[in-house]
Amino acid sequence: MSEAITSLPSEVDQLLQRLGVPRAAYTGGTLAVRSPISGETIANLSQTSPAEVTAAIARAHTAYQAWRNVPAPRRGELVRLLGEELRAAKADLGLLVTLEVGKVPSEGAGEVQEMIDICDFAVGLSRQLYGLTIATERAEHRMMETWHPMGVVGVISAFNFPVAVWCWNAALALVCGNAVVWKPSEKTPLTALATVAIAQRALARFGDAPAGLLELLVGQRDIGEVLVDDEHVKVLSATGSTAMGKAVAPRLAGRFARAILELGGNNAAIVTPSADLDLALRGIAFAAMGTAGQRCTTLRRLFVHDSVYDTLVPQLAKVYAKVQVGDPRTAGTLVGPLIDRAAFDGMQKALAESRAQGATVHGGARVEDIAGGAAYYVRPALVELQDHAGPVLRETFAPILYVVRYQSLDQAIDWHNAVGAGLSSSIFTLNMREAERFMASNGSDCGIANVNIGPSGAEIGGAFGGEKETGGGRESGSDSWKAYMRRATNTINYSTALPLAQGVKFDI
Ligand code: UN1
Repeated sequence: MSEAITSLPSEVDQLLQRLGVPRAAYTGGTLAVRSPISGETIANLSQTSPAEVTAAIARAHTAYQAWRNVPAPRRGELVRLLGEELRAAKADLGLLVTLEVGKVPSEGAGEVQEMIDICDFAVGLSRQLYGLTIATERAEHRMMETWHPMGVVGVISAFNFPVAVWCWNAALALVCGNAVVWKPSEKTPLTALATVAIAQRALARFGDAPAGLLELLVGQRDIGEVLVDDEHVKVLSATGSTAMGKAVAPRLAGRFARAILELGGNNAAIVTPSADLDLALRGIAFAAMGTAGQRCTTLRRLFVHDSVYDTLVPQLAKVYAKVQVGDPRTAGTLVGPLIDRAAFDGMQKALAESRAQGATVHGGARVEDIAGGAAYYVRPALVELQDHAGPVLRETFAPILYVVRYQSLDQAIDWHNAVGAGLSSSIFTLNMREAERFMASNGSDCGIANVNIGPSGAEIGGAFGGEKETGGGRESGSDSWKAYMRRATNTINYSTALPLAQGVKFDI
């Protein structure tokens, strides 16, 4: 009995049909989407015109004006239903992430799990949008703070987490009473179409949500710019390169809109003399090679103490030499393809620069026999440097791990903090003093600082984001919800007198 072989485009078509996306949304349009698995074109989407973008934002603004009056726990009910629909669609959406981005299946499914987790978090939050009650200096007065929705929240997301990052923003923005307009990466609009179809099922079950609460824009940078400049967009959450953030931030500042920026990372880990090297090896391998080095939290720089370098680094080189690179759907594959040719070129350029400065490069070559010339598979690269200089100082969005030998923790922390980005970081140590030093104010300067865990793969419960050129925004857990609301301080006088603050007299 022969098994029918399904081509990638028809597998994508079947998935999109099962997920409830109308075929007209992804056929016959001008935006070609290629799967990085084979390089084949898997869909052609219609693009949203700038005029349609403005109309979508106007609809979202009208929706917000109604949604802000719905009690927050009721708004949470919509997000609860979204979580339910995502649970039902997890396998299909996870597989679509694999086909559109090239992630291995457990990472595709993990991304959808991250969406479900943030929905659960946001549902709880919908009953916990707490403001403080504050002691006043005046008799028979009360002072408190109230949190209100902001308006339209724009979300610009990147190809590498094509759906989870939208959900971090949307789940919080919705319970906080906002409408959401989403511009996904032009490289990954199919997973966005599928997510919107899933959300529409939640909206239908919810019943009376205003039209325009969740809008999707499909296209390139020009429509992202319309979103950035529209006065109804009060919060813009943008994930992508530092260059994109530098272009977006002044435009938002110019009209006093709020920015949540999650930009580049050049994340590092320090391995100290006391580290559990076995655990460090596994932590480093996932953080540096997982998602083919295409997470903003990917481990890119490794500082290894002189006393353990010659034990750890050769072991790491062995892991790099044997890790399975290939079609992510093949059992055993841990490293899938790069997203496109530009990613491959960027990687080769950084490796050439490293070689020119005398580095020892393990791996890094293209693996052409996996899918022929149109897909970009590479062996992950381990680059031993003599100095913390050259391409190690910038983020290259590919699986390159630079390794540098260090002598003192002060030196390692100096190097650690000597780059533009400040997203995520780790130390592998069993020494309490070293761990605490790393997390202290004179330690890691990143938004995330871990101990005995690599820098990637954060849970949704913590605030996610980083400092310096990473943009300073925080998304996801903890009190990140505050970025999607405005705070009003209310002082109430229930006396018959009118005492003025600071003892000021104004008797008329
Ligand atoms: C990103 O790469 O843009 O911590 C987000 C992580 C994931 C999110 C990454 N939870 O690696």
